[in-house]
Amino acid sequence: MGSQDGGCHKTATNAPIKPAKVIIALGGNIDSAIGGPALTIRAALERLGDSQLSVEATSRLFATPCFPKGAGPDYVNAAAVLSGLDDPHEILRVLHRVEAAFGRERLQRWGRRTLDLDLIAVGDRVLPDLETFQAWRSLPPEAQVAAVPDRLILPHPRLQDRAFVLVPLAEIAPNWWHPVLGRSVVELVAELPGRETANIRRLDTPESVPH
Ligand code: A4P
Ligand code: MG
Repeated sequence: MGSQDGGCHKTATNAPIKPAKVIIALGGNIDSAIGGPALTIRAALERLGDSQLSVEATSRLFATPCFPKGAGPDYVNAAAVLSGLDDPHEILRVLHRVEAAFGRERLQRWGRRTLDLDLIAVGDRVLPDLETFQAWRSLPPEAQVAAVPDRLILPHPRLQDRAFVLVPLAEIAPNWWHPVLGRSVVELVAELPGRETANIRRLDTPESVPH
């Protein structure tokens, strides 16, 4: 277990260990029963707060171009820091329950969706192991669209490629340190090609994000 594990655990010296930071990404690009993606994401955050999880911080909402280009309507994306559960598999089960409550259907890989809740990281844990993480991280682009992981991979294996994940995340966890890539969120944003961040727009202002 990583050194950040266990909300009520103690070290050998009896000092309390801080719980792992749970980071999620939220996204959607079609209406749910309650309305458009921005409303759905706000409602999903409230629903998460009513579960065994607490919402510690949320980014603003961002309008982001659909990836892959042309595959559907543009998205609304956000990120959040949660606490309250320590077991990544249990956390993913809660995320899947909330997705289902807002009408998420899995018809196609990277297909249009009412609500996507991805588990980005649980502290510095690498799951299921370093070798499997590296295999998923290194998948060539043509395999990424066809291959769907049958188990939880942490950190999320595509996080370093996704401006729509990293830009919101930089607002609430700029210093989270990727345990395998050895980079902070701020550094990962800086390494994105400029064109990736150019079309991301905060929903509360008409301006695009500085890049
Ligand atoms: N799974 C394994 N690891 C994880 C993890 N860390 N978090 C498993 C969440 N799920 C994980 O996920 C597929 C399988 O991966 C599940 O069985 C889960 O148990 P999914 O949520 O059904 O499929 P997905 O969301 O299509 O896949 P993925 O890999 O999360 O794709 P992405 O990278 O999230 O892409 N464009 C914009 N602008 N904004 C977006 O948010 N999202 C996508 C989806 C495509 N284009 C987008 C956006
Ligand atoms: Mg997903």
